[in-house]
Amino acid sequence: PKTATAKIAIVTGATSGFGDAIARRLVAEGWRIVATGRRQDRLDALVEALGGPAVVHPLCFDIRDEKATREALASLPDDFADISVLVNNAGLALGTKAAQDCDLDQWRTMIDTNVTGLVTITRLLLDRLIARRGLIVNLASVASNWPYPGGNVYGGTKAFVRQFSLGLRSDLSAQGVRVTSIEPGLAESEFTLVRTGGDKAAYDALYGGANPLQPEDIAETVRWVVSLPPHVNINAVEIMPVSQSWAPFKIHRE
Ligand code: NDP
Ligand code: 8X3
Repeated sequence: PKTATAKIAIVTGATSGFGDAIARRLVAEGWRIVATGRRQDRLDALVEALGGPAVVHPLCFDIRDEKATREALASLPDDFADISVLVNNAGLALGTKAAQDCDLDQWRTMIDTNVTGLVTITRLLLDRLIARRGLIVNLASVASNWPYPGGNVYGGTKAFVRQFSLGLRSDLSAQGVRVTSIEPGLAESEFTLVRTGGDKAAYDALYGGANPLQPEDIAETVRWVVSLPPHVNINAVEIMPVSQSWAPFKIHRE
């Protein structure tokens, strides 16, 4: 029911990886979830696994599509409308090639999803989040902070997510709305299959022997951020597996 104590969070991209784990973790903490993604079968399975439609409300839409996003949010039943936590998780990387070899359509898809889609749903939910003195958790990346070969537009979109988070925080502090940028490194999910067009060998090579972060590690971070008292804002959290660290600068010589 819509009460002052209702704990309702929306998790975008809850059909896989981090979003799926975040939804599961928040439900375990007593939250009810609006779960989004494009794969209806995955959303249906999540609803079933987490206690049914009273606990999880699925919204199947493409976050790149403003009209679909507006319609999905407008369709929320009263008992899921009072959202106080927005987890902006839906996103993707496409391709690992050097910029000069990249496909422009893939670049646009990353920008449309990671930047435009994220900004759109954030703006559409902002009044509700302000009304609830809520919390926005954005999934940025180590790629927000550290360039790497082949990261080009993906890293650019994630740098946007981090800086947008900090800017939102500046604007919303007087409203009591908290904003956190979560910046994971190497983490095992469908991310690399999506990035490589389903290349299982690339997936195995990247994660093999690396003991990467797991989606549950990110879900635990979100749980922590969400559970803090309302006067505490975690601005940014950068998280890597222990196996991942930095390399020297490379120098190209003629
Ligand atoms: P997954 O590929 O496992 O999950 C991505 C999720 O995003 C899916 O639920 C997918 O749902 C959703 N999504 C993608 N495009 C759209 C779209 N157009 N409309 C709606 N939903 C969409 O990847 P991760 O869980 O690893 O990634 C989650 C977030 O974390 C991303 O923003 C990613 O950039 C970021 N990240 C990932 C890291 C990693 O190494 N794995 C590290 C740092 C950050 P569906 O396909 O059903 O639409
Ligand atoms: C995903 C992490 O290192 O592949 O954002 O860019 S990385």
